[in-house]
Amino acid sequence: MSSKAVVLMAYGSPERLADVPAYYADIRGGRPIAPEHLEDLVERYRRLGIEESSPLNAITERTRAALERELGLPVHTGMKHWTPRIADAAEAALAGGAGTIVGLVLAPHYSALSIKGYRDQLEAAVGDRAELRFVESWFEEEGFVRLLADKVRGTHAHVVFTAHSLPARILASGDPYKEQLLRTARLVARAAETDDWSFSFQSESPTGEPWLGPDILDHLRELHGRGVERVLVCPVGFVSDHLEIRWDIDVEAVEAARELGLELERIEMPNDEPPFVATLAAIVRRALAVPSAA
Ligand code: FEC
Repeated sequence: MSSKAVVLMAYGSPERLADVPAYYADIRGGRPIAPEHLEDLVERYRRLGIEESSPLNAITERTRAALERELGLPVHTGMKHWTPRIADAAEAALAGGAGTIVGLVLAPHYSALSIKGYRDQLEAAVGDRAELRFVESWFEEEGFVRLLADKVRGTHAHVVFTAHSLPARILASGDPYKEQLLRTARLVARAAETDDWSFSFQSESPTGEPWLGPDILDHLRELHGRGVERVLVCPVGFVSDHLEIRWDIDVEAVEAARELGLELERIEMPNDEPPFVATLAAIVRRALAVPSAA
């Protein structure tokens, strides 16, 4: 029987402030970057205190190590936009003798503009050197829904589920992203026994085209106008503390709420919590239980 390994993939974060220009260039994939957008990004990282090390990368490493212990299989991390790259993780898995590799992204919802990019990088790196079992999405995963519901249950606040926005053109191509997000939100709300909730997008990027909305900042104004006084933000499209949580929610959305006189809290992110690691392990075990296509 061939040996098995996991390539655990994340967006990636610049390791230090000096890496931000190269990191942003990687995200843009060669398309031009307006100097003011780069300055703004450097400033956001600076204000989060990311001078010499990145909290996102440290969290991903803790999650990797915990998953490896839980599964008893080698788990290698690969970043979409920084190092170690997804190709580095694939090489490490192959060097360890893996004949079957499970590819799992630390983002639950599929879009051609997000998960497909991870898949393309991993497929190109592995080629025909091992069997690849890529997990496309896990937005209905029981353990994931349960752990989010546990963080929301009992709140007296209006729950706002959020996820990263994407260019609105994805809808015309039948991309499942938005439907999958709403499905997760509905499942979590049902399990938490609340019907006082809504959904908004966050973290839109200045690319000059329309993005999916409503954006959380507009949505907070709208909720305030409806008489809502307390909001609990539950990001469902992210699983760890990073720029989009620590800046877009904890700074921008918190400031907007304060100006409106709205009370705003957010759930703790799953990061490397044991129930989350157990959920990831369940997804990997299921992927490995599927008989080989060969
Ligand atoms: O903490 C960190 O250092 C990294 C945080 C981070 C995460 C993340 C997740 C997602 N993104 C998704 C889509 C896009 C699209 C563009 C885009 C741009 C950025 C920029 C930064 C950034 N993203 Fe991101 N994303 C994170 C960080 N993202 C920084 C560039 C500056 C800015 O816009 O603020 C637009 C690309 C373009 O310009 O063409 C599209 C999606 C996710 C959630 C799924 C995943 O995690 O892969 C979707 C974390």
